[in-house]
Order: sequence, then C-alpha cells, then structure tokens
Amino acid sequence: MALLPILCYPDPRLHTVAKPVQNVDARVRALAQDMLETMYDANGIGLAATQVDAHERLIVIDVSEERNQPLVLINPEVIWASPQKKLNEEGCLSVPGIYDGVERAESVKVRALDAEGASREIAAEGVLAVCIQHEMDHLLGKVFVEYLSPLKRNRIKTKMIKARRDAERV
Ligand code: K1U
Ligand code: ZN
Repeated sequence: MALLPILCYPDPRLHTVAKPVQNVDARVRALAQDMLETMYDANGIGLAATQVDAHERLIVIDVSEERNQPLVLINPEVIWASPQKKLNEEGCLSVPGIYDGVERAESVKVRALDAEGASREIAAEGVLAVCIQHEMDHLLGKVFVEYLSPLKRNRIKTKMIKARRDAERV
C-alpha cells in the first residue's frame, strides 16, 4: 500500500475528464486501496482518482464516524436525483483550508461496480449524497470552487498559488 500525492487547485490536471474503467482487476483494486489509505491519512471522507492524477472513473468514500466503512465506486452513474436541493458546506483535499456552501440534490441513487466488479445500487442522503456528488464532479474535471462566484474563485486561486510558493520557499 502507498500514500499518493494529492493534486492541489489550480493544477490543470484536476480538469481532466476521467475514462471508464475497462476491467476491475488487481491493478484497479490496488489503486483503490492506495486511494483509501491516502484519504484516511488526509482525514478526508472521499477521494476521486482524478485527485491522485489517475484519470479513471473510480472514487472512494468513508463517511462513517469509526472510519471503518470504506466504499469503492467504479464507473459510478447517478440514476436518480431528488428535485429537492440543499445547500451544504463543502471542503476538498485539493483545495486545503477552503470551505463554502454548494447546492446539490438532497438525495441520489447511484449505480456503480464495487471492488469485486459486481454492480451495486446505493441510495444516498445526507453527507453521503453530498460526498458522492462532489467526487463524481471530480471525475468530470470539476472542482467545487467552480460553483462559487468568479470573485471568490479568483481569491481562492491566488491564495492557493501563494501558499504553494511559500511552501516551496521553506
Ligand atoms: O474530494 C475531496 O477532496 C474529499 C472531500 C470530500 C467532501 C467533504 C465535504 C463535503 C463534500 C465532499 C473531503 O473529505 S474534505 C475534508 C473533510 O473531511 C470534510 C470537510 C468538510 C465537511 C466534512 C468533511
Ligand atoms: Zn474534492
């Protein structure tokens, strides 16, 4: 198992559109395990392959308090989204230290392959629904700050570039 480097906004690679996984094989399972280890190490509740510069439709999630209910979703598709929307506070491991409100469907149903290649359907609400939608956006090359106003987004971009420069100076 290995910790993977997480791309930081505004890295252009975060805007890559991920390709479907063709075979759920040992390589894909190893990537999913490394992503889970990376997500737990960073205290995140989700991680998309895009964020570790692997442009395949694979996400990992664990929203449990005990951090012992990992979910691996391969080639996820939203098959139903509630018309009711909710504004939630979001964060992102690729935009450290930034939290802001994003409106998303309150609940969703998702079909995906699991780590064994079996098709599963998940009905999600609350933080799980928010996290699934956030991670699926990553697979489309979209970062949550793109829902914010251009003014806020530009401020965040400038802050991230400055933080990166300061970190490189040390
Ligand atoms: O995609 C990511 O970078 C992971 C991200 C997932 C996420 C968190 C919150 C709302 C939507 C999606 C994180 O895990 S950010 C860090 C975190 O653990 C967190 C931040 C705010 C609220 C809850 C958790
Ligand atoms: Zn994110």
